Formats: sequence, C-alpha cells, structure tokens
Amino acid sequence: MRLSHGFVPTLRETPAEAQIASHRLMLRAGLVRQTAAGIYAWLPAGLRALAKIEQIVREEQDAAGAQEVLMPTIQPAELWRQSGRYDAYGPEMLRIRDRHDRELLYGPTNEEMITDLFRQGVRSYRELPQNLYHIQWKFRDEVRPRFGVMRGREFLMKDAYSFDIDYAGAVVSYRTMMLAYMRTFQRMGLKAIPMQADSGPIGGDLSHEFIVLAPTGESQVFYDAGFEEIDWVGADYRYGNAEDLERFFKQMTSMYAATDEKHDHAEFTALAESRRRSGRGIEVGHIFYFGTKYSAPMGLSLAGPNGQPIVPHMGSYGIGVSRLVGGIIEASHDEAGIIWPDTVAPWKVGILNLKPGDAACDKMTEALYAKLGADALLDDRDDRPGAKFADADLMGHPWQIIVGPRSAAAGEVELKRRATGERATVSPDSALARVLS
Ligand code: 5CA
Repeated sequence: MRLSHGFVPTLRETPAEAQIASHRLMLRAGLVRQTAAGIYAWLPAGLRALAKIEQIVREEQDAAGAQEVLMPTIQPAELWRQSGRYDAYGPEMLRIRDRHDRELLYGPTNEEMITDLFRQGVRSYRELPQNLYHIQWKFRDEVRPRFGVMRGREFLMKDAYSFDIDYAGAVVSYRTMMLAYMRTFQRMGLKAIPMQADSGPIGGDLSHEFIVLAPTGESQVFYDAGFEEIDWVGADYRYGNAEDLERFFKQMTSMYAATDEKHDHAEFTALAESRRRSGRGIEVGHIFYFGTKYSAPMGLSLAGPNGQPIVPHMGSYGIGVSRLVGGIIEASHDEAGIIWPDTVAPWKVGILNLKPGDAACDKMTEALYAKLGADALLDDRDDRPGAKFADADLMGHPWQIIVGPRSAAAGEVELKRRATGERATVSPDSALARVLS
C-alpha cells in the first residue's frame, strides 16, 4: 500500500480515553476506531493484523483436524431455551425481536447452535470424533467494556466444538486442542501459559485458560519458566496419536502454572528462583470439557454399536482473535510504538522514501516496492523525514528500508530492524534478501 493514498490515520497525541499501552497504540497507529462503547471499526492496518492472526489460528485448527464452518451471528432464542441457558445467561446477552416478534439474540457463543446442527446432520457413533470450528463475531454486553479490543462488546472469536463417543475420546480431543493452542500462540510470538481454570457459565469440569503476561492483565499469575523454553511447533507430538498427546499433556502439567485463585505459594517457591515467573496475565484462550451438558438436554443422541443410544461428550475451545491484536501489542511494544512479530505484522516492511520527487529516491523505492508487493507499505508522503521515522516506529513494521537522496545516489539503503534498533547500510538487493529470508 502507498501511504500517500492509504487510510492510516495516525495520531501524534495520546488519546485521553485509552488507559493501556495497546489501546493507545492501536488508536495512535490507526488500527481501529471506536464507533460505540466496546465496538470498533477495523481500519486497513488493524484489519491486516487481525487477518494474519486469524489465518494462523485457522491453519493450526485445520492441522489438528478441526473442520471450518461459519455459523450466523444471530441465533433463535428457542435453541437457548432447549439448553436452559436463555434465562440463565443474564444481561450480557443482547436480546432482539424481529418484525414478527420472534425472539432472537446476537450470539455470545455457539454451543447450542452447533449441537443443533450436529443432531440434524450426524446419525451414528461411527462418524465420531469430529471437531467443528468457526471464526465469527460475538456480542457480550459487558458492563464495563475497556482496554480497547481487549474487553470489547463486539469481538472476534475462534470457537471450536468437539464431539466424542465417551470421556476417553473427549480427553484426546481436549489435548489435541491444547497442543494446537500452544503452536498457535508460539507462531504469533507469544508465550501463552495454560492454567487450570474454573469453567464459569460454559460449565463442565475440565478447563484451562491460556494466559499471556502483560502489566495490565486482569489476574495475577505464577508459572515455571520452563514453559517459555519449549518449542511446541517443532516438538514431535503427532495429532491423532493418543500416546503422543498423553506425553504432551504430562509435559504441560508437570510444570507449575496457576492464577492467583489456585496459587500454591509453597509449591511455587520450591522452584529455583531463576525459574519463577509471575506477573499480571491476560486470557487469550479458554478451553472446556463439559461432557453431555448440552447434548443431553438438547436430545443429541447417536446410534451406538448395538443400536443403543450414545450421547456425545463435548468440549468447546475459544481463542480471542480480536483480543490477540491488543495482547500481542501489550507483549511487544516500546516508547516509540508497536513492535510487530514478523508473522502478524500488517506489513512486514516499511519503505521510507525520505524525499519524494527526488529521481533516485523515487526509482529505488518504487523498485523495492514492486519486488516486495503486498507485504510492503511505501511511505511516499510529502512529509518531513522525522515524521516518517516516527510513524514507521509507531506502526511497528518488523523491517524498515530507508532511502534518502544521499544513500540513493550511492546505490545504498539503510535497513533497520524494529525489534533491536539495529541498522545497516546495504545494497537494495541485500536488504531484500534479508527481509525475505
Ligand atoms: N464457548 C467458549 C469457548 S468456545 C467461550 O465462549 N469461552 S470464553 O468465554 O472463555 O471466550 C473465549 C475467548 O474469547 C476468551 O479466552 C477471550 O480471549 C475472548 N473474549 C471473551 N470475552 C471477550 C471480550 N469481551 N472482548 C474480547 N475478547 C473476549
């Protein structure tokens, strides 16, 4: 994209309404704008980051064997009456009436709808296990929406739902999602730690939250640094192999991790001091096993091996996709702005033309832009170099290629790595080779 004709409304001033770094930076870097309390419009830079996060989530769900569907945002109240949650859910649910006075709601989650689809479409236990997911907007009428997209009212969630014939199968599905989550978060440059959790309104008796450290997090968390050292993406755990998943689960649960509610001070301090990590944490994912809590009341029943009815055991698995944009920025920023991990940056490279109109600068930046394509943002605005440096740091491109009249005349560019501040004067070709490697 050319910044001269791009809709990236950056702000010099810190917006007064933003209390935390990620919210301030998302407004200042022109990622989002609030349209009503807790409801945001995603502008080009924000949407590009959101789409990259969504794509990593999708690839890892697919790799774990989950199937993508897309359920609507609007749901009939009737389904929620069948599960008994319509009245129980309370004022967080946005309830709507259509012109025929039928009761609808804007979905805060989809357990009921997926159970309904499954009971219409699956007949035999032989078709199990299955896991269906979608990436869809949710609405929860939070009392105090705050911290920008971190606690919104409208937010994007990946929610997956597993169906198994029994508890043992459900445990395999649960562990499969847990492994997929570790890989998903690692690919985004996050160290997300799984912690045992209460299951709240989703229900069920086995549940983990995935927590990322950030000073503004909502709970205090404690864990073993060992979690940060493991390469989950490269680990030789195979999906579909119950022994591998058992080994994985043992590795996970052998290390200390707890939120303040479940914290055991003695156990934590038994760890060597260098291994103790603690701080505030934000929840970026939450998974639940809840057995037949929805399948039983909603009459989801399949024919078993001898024709006897089998009520599937279910689990649900959420990732806060839009929250992750804020969470990643919380975990990766400095005084000057965002420091995007390469995998989720809206643009991998910012090309800074310090003097548009200068023939050598124009020629060199246009050639780089043509080669880098959609992953580059070309700053070709008629503006001061200082403003371009500040905006590039604010927007957080992992790489900056800086071209001024002097370097262009010498056939060179300056290559800057945002995360380290490291700069090098190199040829345009070697700059390209570095950023594309
Ligand atoms: N049905 C289950 C799992 S699919 C469920 O709804 N789980 S949840 O309530 O824990 O939400 C899943 C994830 O969505 C959370 O871990 C969090 O990352 C994200 N999330 C929840 N509420 C909000 C909110 N108000 N704003 C932004 N993200 C949210």
